[in-house]
Amino acid sequence: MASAEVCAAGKVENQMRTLKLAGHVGFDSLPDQLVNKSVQNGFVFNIMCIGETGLGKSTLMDTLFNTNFESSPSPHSLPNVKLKSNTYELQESNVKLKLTICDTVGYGDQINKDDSFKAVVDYIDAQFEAHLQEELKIKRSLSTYHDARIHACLYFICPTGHGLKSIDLVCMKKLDTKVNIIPIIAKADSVSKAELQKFKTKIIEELQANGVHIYQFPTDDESVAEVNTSMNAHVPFAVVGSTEFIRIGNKQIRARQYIWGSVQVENESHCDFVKLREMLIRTNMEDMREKTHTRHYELYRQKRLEQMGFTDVDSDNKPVSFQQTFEAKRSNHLAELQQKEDEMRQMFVVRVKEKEAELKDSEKDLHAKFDKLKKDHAEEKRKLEESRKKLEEEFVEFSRRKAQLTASHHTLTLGKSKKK
Ligand SMILES: Nc1nc2c(ncn2[C@@H]2O[C@H](COP(=O)(O)OP(=O)(O)OP(=O)(O)O)[C@@H](O)[C@H]2O)c(=O)[nH]1
Ligand SMILES: [Mg+2]
Repeated sequence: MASAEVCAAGKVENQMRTLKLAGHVGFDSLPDQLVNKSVQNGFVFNIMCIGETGLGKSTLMDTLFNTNFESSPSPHSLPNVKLKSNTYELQESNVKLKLTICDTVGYGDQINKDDSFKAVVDYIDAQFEAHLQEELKIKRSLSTYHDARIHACLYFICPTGHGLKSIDLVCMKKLDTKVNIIPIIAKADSVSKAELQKFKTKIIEELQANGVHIYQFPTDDESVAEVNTSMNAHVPFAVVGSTEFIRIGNKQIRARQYIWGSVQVENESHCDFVKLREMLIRTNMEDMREKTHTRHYELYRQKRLEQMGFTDVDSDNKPVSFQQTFEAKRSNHLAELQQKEDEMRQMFVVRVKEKEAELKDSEKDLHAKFDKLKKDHAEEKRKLEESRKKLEEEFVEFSRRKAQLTASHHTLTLGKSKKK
């Protein structure tokens, strides 16, 4: 039982005392209550399958869940990678599972594979973002909200026997902080037993050399520590999928049939399918759901909230509350707005002054032009006046000469007539 006491420093100090119960109280049923509630609500599990077109992704899903998800094959000619997701309701005994399978479409089909991982990263982030937005809502409905965050990412490795392709390393490196990656060797029936072990070792060495962190089956829970430790050593699982069955004795067995014989999917000496199913579905499904929330989503949430300007401690490493951060951000925002307003006002004044100066200049120009025109006009007028005067004078002179000439002509005519 816990009792809170206020100590000298003013802090509340918790002291735990262990008490014995006098009789049955009933809270020992808590685990059962939890189980009942979980079973009633059902479970959600989201798997992402990343792998080249035709590598057996859909067949493996059908094999894992022992059903037919009715998928259709993808073309090899897509210009970029896309993601296709489908959600199914499954039930086993009284346990309901809402399963989402998200498949890459067109992965590895482009000549330039530099951005192949981008669609995958964007999809994973989009699911985290949707969850974050739901969490940040005032009216949250997290219990009915469909959580589409990816819990397990099966990365299908091509059974070349020659290690990983660069697209595999680049993609897994981009994803290892966002999702639980389980690498698997697809169509493992096309690699011989001796080659397979070397192939597995090479893949693990390449992952380690490139610092790619794949999902480790947890070893901190005693009940599964042993099996998980031994299974961690078998990764990447070499798997075979099939939708065909063969009859052995009176049993129908999932297998792939060849001219030379058959590969039994659930036979552990033929492939690691059973190990994968055991680890993915039967032992560690809950751990993957939990790690997705507490590790990968937490990291995403932390980065996003920091991006938004939220922080837990200030520059002096003192704790800051959400309200303090909000108020600091608000006053920063208001100060920024005020600064912008001042800048705009100053800019306006400068622009008005510039415009005024421009107008004054053009007014001056106009005055100067007007004065010049006036001057030119006066000059023109003066010149015209002068020429008018000159013309008048010439006219007077002309009239005078004309009169003179007329007079002398008259005298001359008179003289001649007198001589006669
Ligand atoms: N040899 C071998 N063939 C397999 C295996 N799994 C699937 N196949 C075959 O590979 C072909 C493609 O299988 P799918 O399951 O459709 O492959 P996928 O990756 O879903 O293909 P897309 O969705 O089109 O990208 C089919 O003919 C399957 O029968 C396997 O483990 N071994
Ligand atoms: Mg498919």
